[in-house]
Amino acid sequence: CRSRVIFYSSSTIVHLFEWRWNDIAEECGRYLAPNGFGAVQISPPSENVIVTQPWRPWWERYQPVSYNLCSRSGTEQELRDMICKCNAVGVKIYADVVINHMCAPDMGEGRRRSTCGSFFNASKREFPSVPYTASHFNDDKCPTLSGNIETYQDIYQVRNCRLVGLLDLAQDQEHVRGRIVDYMNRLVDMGVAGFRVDACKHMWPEDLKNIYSKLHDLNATWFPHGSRPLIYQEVIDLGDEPVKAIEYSGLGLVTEFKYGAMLGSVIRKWNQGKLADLKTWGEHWGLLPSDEALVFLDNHDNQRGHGAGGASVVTFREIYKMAVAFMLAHPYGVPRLMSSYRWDQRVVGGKDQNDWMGPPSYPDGSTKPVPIQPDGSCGEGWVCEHRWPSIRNMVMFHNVVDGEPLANWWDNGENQIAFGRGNQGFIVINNDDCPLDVTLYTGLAEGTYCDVISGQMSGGCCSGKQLTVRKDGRAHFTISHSDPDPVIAIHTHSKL
Ligand code: QV4
Ligand code: CA
Repeated sequence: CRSRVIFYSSSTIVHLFEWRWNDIAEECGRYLAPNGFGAVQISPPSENVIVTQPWRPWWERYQPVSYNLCSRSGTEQELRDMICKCNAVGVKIYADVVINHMCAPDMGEGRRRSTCGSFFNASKREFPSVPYTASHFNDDKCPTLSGNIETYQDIYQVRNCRLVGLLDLAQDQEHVRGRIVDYMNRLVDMGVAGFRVDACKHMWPEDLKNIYSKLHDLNATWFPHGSRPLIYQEVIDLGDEPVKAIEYSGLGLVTEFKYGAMLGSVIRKWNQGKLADLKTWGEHWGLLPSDEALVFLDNHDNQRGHGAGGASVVTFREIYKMAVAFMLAHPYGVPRLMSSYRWDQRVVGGKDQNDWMGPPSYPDGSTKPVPIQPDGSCGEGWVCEHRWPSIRNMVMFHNVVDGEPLANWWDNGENQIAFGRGNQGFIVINNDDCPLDVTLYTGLAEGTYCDVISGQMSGGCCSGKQLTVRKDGRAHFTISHSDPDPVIAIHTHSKL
């Protein structure tokens, strides 16, 4: 058995939803860096309101009361240590920043209801530790009687009214932009490599442009001089509203919500969808240009019925691995994986009554650590999709084929497809109800390759299926339709 040194550029982001900073710090060194993950999206690091009705829902973190850096994920010092440790092993940190709004007006007042103990008075719109006062909110500009967004068909409501009742900040004011810029720059100086900006649809593009232009270059301890923060903006554009993703794509990447909705629908074979249709996957489907899109199958909202994307999105509960394999093999977009925790769904009248449930936690509300089992999976209700072996191995596939064009597409006109990436990798997927048995031109060099879905190379030996690519570049593939993982993927670094 031989070992290899692999050189690659890694772009895959994993959202370690609700993880503690200490756990992320360990995960970077022991797992993410060695397996070729590029970056972690962290949950919002800012101080938020403590919600007890329902008990400590995950969504309390989307109700900031200040930009102090303590949360259920840990203290400021723990955040700093984590960023340092992850950067040291080459894993970037992207912070989720909630800058459209503060908490809801009925969230009370005092010091006991916030995660760092900062005083606020929600009904008076006072957040002295930022500081924001009533005059820093948009209410005077909102055209609705309720003060809330009542229709998404009116761009003024969408930007100037309260999103689900949340106190809407006036980013057109220099003071407000200044506090947001200070917050984001504090994170940049600590070493984050960029941001997931929450609720961008609800902020005016010119105000965001102004904010982004004032961000510092990345910390030169870890990044080349003059590096700019990577920004990906949450804008849900499924095509049926006046606010469009392209209004934001000049400013940074944009979350492409059509990706997971449409791909989920094809994999579920809804509306006569079939994998063969994916031959033209990408811009032809009305998606953003590839280099402007942040892509994902599910996110922390739509995996539990919040936000948008609808019923078609796939999650850890079903057909996730096949969808991830396609996403990471295909060249379109910058991919983000979800890493979830389990909760018991209780669907009544089409709505999950438990969609609010927070991460695995102790009775006092503090988040439990993520224990790693001997087989590498996670315990205590943490799903850790990113540790599922085929998903981990497809992250490496994605790195190995980086920059190579889609090549050698084949399909059977139905739900059996195959494609390569230049001459670096090849994937075959069978989503039909019959076996796949076919000889295909792979573009790969002659040799024996290890399938990274059923196993992997370790120390030069293959623990999964082996495929032989002949001198003419062709290889014979069989995939049973009853295979729980009906995918084969090989690449130049899985060559025996
Ligand atoms: C309730 C009532 C309102 C009432 C309000 C009055 O429903 O009618 O006006 O009280 O105080 C939670 C509750 C929600 C509650 C609200 C205010 O679920 O019932 O309103 O708090 O207390 C997350 C959750 C939301 C949650 C919010 C704040 O998804 O349920 O609301 O956090 O805690 C659109 C947007 C998109 C957004 C998506 C969910 O365009 O930007 O909806 N996605 C992002 C995040 C998401 C987050 C937010 C935005 C808000 O990904 O996680 O919402 O920061 O599509
Ligand atoms: Ca707004």
